[in-house]
Amino acid sequence: GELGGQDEYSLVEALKQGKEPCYAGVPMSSIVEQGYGVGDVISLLWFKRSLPRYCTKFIEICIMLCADHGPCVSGAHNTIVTARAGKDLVSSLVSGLLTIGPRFGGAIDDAARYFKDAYDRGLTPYEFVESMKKKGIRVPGIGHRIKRGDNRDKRVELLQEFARTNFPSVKYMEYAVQVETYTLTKANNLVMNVDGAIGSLFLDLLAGSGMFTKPEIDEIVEIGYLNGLFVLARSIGLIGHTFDQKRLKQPLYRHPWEDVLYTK
Ligand code: Q5B
Repeated sequence: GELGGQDEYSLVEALKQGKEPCYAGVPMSSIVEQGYGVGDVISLLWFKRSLPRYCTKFIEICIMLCADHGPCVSGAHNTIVTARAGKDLVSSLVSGLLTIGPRFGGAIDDAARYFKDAYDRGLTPYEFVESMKKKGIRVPGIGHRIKRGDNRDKRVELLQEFARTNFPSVKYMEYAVQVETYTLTKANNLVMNVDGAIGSLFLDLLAGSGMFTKPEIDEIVEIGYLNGLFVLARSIGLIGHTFDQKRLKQPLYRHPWEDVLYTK
């Protein structure tokens, strides 16, 4: 149909005929009775297939670890300001979501694209990082405002630990670690961030699970599915920040004068 693909069509047909709705062919009763989680639902609706448990568990860990990172990050700040301006839940949520992009939370797809290209072409971390520098492009998935070589991001460590224990191969992630080792020689804040960890590990999930063909992997990376994980996850936190402001009856936000830089 004009609005959807095969699965949407079968879902609509099932609903029209009063039958049980399915996600990618899996009936809702199976989803509930067989103990599927949100990672399974994401697999069915985004990737149109059931994935092994370690993959769906990994998706769930990504969602849980990216759900919030405090009130000071870009997205939460926008949401808080909007909620305090008296706006509704949806306005506050989307105001925060709109900050997700190449610098904040939305570097996962580009991290996957660049790490995949560099690894598949056999570039050494030095060649990769220096070629990015020559092009004037920051390495996506590297760098953080507060995390440092001596103050690593626990989320990154947890994702790596899970994958090292459960994935058949973590070659892309290990490549990203080598890239980080090199960037850390340049500056102490050039650590692998959560976007880089998810981007490289999702490449390992796609390549190592045996559930995707090579053209399918290329298509997923090219289209850019992975920022969706951060958008989905952070919506949980942003909704929480909206409720916090409403519950605490916070007044209209006004930024302190002393932070403003006046220039001619
Ligand atoms: N430099 C993240 O920058 C940040 C470099 C680099 C080469 C790099 C920056 C960056 C790539 C995008 C990315 C995801 C903007 C971040 C996230 C979720 C979050 C957020 C939270 C959450 C930080 C100082 C010097 C300059 C730069 C150079 C910096 N990054 N060179 N490759 N990647 N990364 N984003 O600290 O010679 O002085 O000109 O764009 O992966 O968003 O918690 O807040 O959960 O909410 O502002 O974790 O790294 O550093 O801009 O002052 O740069 O380092 O060229 O060199 P900063 P800057 P120079 S995770």
